[in-house]
Amino acid sequence: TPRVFSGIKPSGGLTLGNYLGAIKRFVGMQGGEFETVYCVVDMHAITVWQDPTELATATREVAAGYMAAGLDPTKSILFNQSQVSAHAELGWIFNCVARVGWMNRMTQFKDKAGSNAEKVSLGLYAYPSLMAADILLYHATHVPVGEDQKQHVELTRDIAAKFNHDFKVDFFPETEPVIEGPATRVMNLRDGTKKMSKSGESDMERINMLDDADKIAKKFKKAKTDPESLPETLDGLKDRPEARNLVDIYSALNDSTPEAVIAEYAGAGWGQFKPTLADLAVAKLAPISEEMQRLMNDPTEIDRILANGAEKARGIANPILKDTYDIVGFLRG
Ligand code: AQP
Repeated sequence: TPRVFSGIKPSGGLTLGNYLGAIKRFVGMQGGEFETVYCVVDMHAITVWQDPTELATATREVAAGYMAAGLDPTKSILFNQSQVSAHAELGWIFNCVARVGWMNRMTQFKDKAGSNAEKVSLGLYAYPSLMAADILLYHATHVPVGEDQKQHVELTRDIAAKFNHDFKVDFFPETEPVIEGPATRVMNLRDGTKKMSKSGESDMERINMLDDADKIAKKFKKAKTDPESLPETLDGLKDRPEARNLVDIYSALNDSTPEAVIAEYAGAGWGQFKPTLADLAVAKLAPISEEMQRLMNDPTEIDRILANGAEKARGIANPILKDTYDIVGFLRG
């Protein structure tokens, strides 16, 4: 069976961007033609400083978010990355396959490092190489991600191709980023040219999965827009990033399309559209956040589920790592 792998970093609380761009689509791929492996990538989180207690809480929160949104540990493998040491081991081999010049082209690194590139961790720089290991350790061919991760999945293909070429094998498969739907890039509510992030400066920029109804309403109300009302056609949203973002969010939450939303709300002002959007978001998110809270009240149970998933993950990953070691020429007794 073809395999899907994806993950989320526990670098803070889950956002609406993580939900629409990733989790909701992870759920859509479960139980079909694919074997699905979904990871909480805690080793990626520590590429920037994480308070240890908060890291543990955020790891459980992502796991709870997965399950509350519909990922079922009996249908998907759910685990946290650091419990499967093969990720780090293959990551090292890929550090020796990937080229420094490739890493220098990664736009996420440039964005995150900014003018401070000398002071960030070496791990932040090597992040895409570990991400390639995450994916290829399962010989995964399909990787559902948001638009921002496209470049990293493409780099994964380059690493696989170079490994196969250098060692004259046909071992690692080609991976395909799966980027579909109206919300593959949910934007910041205060600046429609930046993506919504867990670690963005202001809480007003993002909707958190655990925000209550009042907070969600307030954040949409204060979301930046422009003075014009909703246009008659999608073309009318061109060069209006904030307006486009709210329409995209509405359509993704409602399993509809931006065209259909425009058809329904043509001519509506923000005073009408924003409260409707807030109501829709609350209706869709409240059941998930209630279930997340319930699951998080029993951390021992979450830890048990993750340990169980890690055991299954090792069952796939360890034989692939062993074959990789043989290919590379590492001795073992
Ligand atoms: N705004 C977004 N719109 C659509 N998809 C998004 N994703 C993240 N933000 C958006 C997708 O969520 C998955 C997990 O991302 P991640 O946590 O591994 O890393 P990230 O993309 O760096 O997420 P954040 O929220 O921006 O975290 P911080 O602020 O800590 O860096 C990925 O599939 C991603 O595309």
